[in-house]
Amino acid sequence: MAKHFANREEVLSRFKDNPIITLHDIPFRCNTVFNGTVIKKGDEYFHLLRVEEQQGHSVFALARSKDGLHFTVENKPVMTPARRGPFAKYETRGIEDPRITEIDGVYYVMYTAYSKYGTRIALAKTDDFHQYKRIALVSEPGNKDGILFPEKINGEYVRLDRPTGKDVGSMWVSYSKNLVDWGKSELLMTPRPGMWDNFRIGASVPPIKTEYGWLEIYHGVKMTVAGPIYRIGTVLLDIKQPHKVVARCNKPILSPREDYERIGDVGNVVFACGAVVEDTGEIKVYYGAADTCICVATANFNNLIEATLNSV
Ligand code: BMA
Repeated sequence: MAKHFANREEVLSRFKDNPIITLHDIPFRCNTVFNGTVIKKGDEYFHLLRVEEQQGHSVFALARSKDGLHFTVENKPVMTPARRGPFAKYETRGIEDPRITEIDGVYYVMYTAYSKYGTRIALAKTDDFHQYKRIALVSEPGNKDGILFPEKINGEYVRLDRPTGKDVGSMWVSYSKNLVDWGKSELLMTPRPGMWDNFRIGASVPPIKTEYGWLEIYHGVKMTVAGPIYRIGTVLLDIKQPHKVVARCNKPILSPREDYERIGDVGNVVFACGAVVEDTGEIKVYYGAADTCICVATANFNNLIEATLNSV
């Protein structure tokens, strides 16, 4: 039996039956499943999964659950790379890392379109989590981790994204009047030299509104001689001016420690793409582990905010 290294000081606690979704839960042939985004609608959880097929390209599949912990995956993918139309040439290497945001009753999916030209942010929408209507490619190549805020701010849609600048991967905020044309881009935050997020950072989970600001759960990468380590952290953004940081955690809320996070196609990765705040005050954070399976970890939501506001 593997030894457990969970750190008592980490804010998130792992579900005891992690991982909750693996290759063995996928009813069709694939390589791995990871980085899924979750929406709770009524008493049901809809989990849009990134499934990497054996040739190496990713598609999206749907899993459903009544308790947010035990999921059943549907028989075939619900969204696959476009074969014709304007998206086709930008999705030849797959579609990756979906994030669903509900705005005024519509479910929008921002995802990464991947091709030989690089990664672009793409936008689609769905009513039922089965049919997806592509809206637009909303960035040029070299961008990913696009995530919509759940409401307009000062009359405009807002998104987080991660353009790859010169040797840097920082988080930015952009604005749009129609979800298609984006601009007024502002640098939000950068990697911090010497810290756990020294190499690259990117948005992970759709921002959650709180009285202290927008809580954003993001990923931070530390580069080491043995390769990158992906961890999960938090930041609070100003409610009216979301390109302004109110407070940023100094310590990650989850780091790869368990075998299923350390060992896999890409080891040392915990990478969140979705979260649900329950009426009980608990937050469930869904994350891909080692690019090989999906896990969940929980915290008291107020403790997560507290840990962000008073991070030492
Ligand atoms: C990031 C994304 C994620 C992946 C992570 C670790 O850049 O591509 O999909 O989980 O790297 O490999």
